[in-house]
Amino acid sequence: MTTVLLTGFEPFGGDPTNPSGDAVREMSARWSGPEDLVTTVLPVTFAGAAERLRELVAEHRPDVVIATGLAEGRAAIGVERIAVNLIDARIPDNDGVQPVDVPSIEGAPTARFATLPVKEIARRLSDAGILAEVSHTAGTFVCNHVFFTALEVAASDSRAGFIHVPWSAEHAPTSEVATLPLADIVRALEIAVRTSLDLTEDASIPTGALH
Ligand code: PCA
Repeated sequence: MTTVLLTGFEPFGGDPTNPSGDAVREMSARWSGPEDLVTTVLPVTFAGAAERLRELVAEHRPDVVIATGLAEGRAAIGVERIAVNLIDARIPDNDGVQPVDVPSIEGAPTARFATLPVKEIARRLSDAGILAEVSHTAGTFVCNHVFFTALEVAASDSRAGFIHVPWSAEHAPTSEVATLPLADIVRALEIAVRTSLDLTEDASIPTGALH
């Protein structure tokens, strides 16, 4: 049986909701297979999130791992290309822990590339009318930590990566931040999962940034 592990995050930084958790719960409710979809909403804690991800990968041995989180201020779905082995937390996590300038995983490489077909996912999202981009930084907070951990622990023949989502229009804390309707965020995750199951090779198209 082919298995997909899809994760979102709980709210953090004083926000009442997190669109990544909302979208993952919605995906779980509407998934009709034929693959197994395992979903979870991770705590926004350096210790708890990475440990839970490790447990889920060990238990389910997923063929595809997609972790998702909120990137406040971004307007587009960000298909992350690179995870860095660095934690530099600008705010405390939900345990009140704020590590600065420490590696995600001691002794691991400086960075790892996503093994999802990131360019193809971004292209298919754009084709579906959803604002999307390949992103070259997932930050240095809990999302990047989970992304880096996923790339460390996922089986070498599986595909793993991270997708940052904007605030949902339904739950944005202010009218100043960029948003997408929650239905579009859910549709984006469906397309990302389906593309990752369909393709082992990425497209060779330019998606790089000039700065
Ligand atoms: N976004 C934060 C952590 C949890 C989330 O949803 C981040 O980008 O690191």
